Amino acid sequence: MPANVSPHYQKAESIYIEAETKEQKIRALKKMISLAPSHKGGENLRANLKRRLAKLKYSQEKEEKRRRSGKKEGIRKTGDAQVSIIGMTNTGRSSLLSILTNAKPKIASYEFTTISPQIGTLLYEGFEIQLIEIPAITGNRYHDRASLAISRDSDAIIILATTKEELKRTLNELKEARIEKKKIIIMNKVDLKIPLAINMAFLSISCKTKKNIGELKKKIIKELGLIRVYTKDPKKKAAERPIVFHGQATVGEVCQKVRKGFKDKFLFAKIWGESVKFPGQQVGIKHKVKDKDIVEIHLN
Ligand SMILES: Nc1nc2c(ncn2[C@@H]2O[C@H](COP(=O)(O)OP(=O)(O)O)[C@@H](O)[C@H]2O)c(=O)[nH]1
Ligand SMILES: [Mg+2]
Repeated sequence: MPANVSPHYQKAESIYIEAETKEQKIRALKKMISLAPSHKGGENLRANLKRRLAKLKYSQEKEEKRRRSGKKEGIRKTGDAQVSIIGMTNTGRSSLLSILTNAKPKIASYEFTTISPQIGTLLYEGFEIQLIEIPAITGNRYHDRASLAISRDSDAIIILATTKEELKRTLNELKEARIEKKKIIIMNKVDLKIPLAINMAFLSISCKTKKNIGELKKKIIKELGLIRVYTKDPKKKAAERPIVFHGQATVGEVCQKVRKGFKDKFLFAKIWGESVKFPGQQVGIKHKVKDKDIVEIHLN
């Protein structure tokens, strides 16, 4: 900063430095330009500020265009649910993704290997879960906001850390980005025996020794609250692939998913499973199904 700027200019500059949004930055820059010294030495400074302002305006317009064109920040969902893996660099996000899914992300021990989201599918007990490895939290707020925005459409977030400090920073960035989702806190690399004094519920795993990976899969499904329903034609075996619902579902909703119009021809359904008192019990259209129920729909 040139030594001969006014205190007003300095104040505008500190607002500029602390500004969090582009709008705030643009406003502060305009003020700085108006307050920059008018003598000869101020010319360079003024030109520099104007260049910065033009750049900011350009990137703001681009963002605005993107918003108007309706492009979402998130990733198109496939399967039954979407879960993002968030954490700092080297916490093992890529390792976890490659253990849980068919994806083969680049794994390396140098920092910031993951520069764009990696996607894989976890197939587990009839469920198909889309997993997204979010680029590492860096501490650079603009970068982190953009990365975390990828998880906006996710149904849950896995927070991966290896130390208390990493966990705290990741949780904090998530809060700053105002992303409120179901959180699954996972501490990786337990094989290294890093002391963990954390007063939150978490699951310890090791991508190296595979410790608790089965538990983790179970936890993901449980947190998502997914239920599977197997439909069945009368006198035939139940379908191999379930229909998956988030939370609750009624027999009517099962009909709707099987085929449009089924609901109108519905007579009754027979159910085998936890939602009924005895196998093959007849139920009506409003009956609530439970996980693993087999549903046989009878139409007129
Ligand atoms: N000891 C140990 N090392 C691990 C474990 N999981 C991952 N790593 C190593 O940690 C480094 C970073 O892993 P990576 O999956 O690339 O982390 P990312 O940056 O979060 O994607 C690699 O050298 C991995 O082999 C683990 O459970 N135990
Ligand atoms: Mg990675």
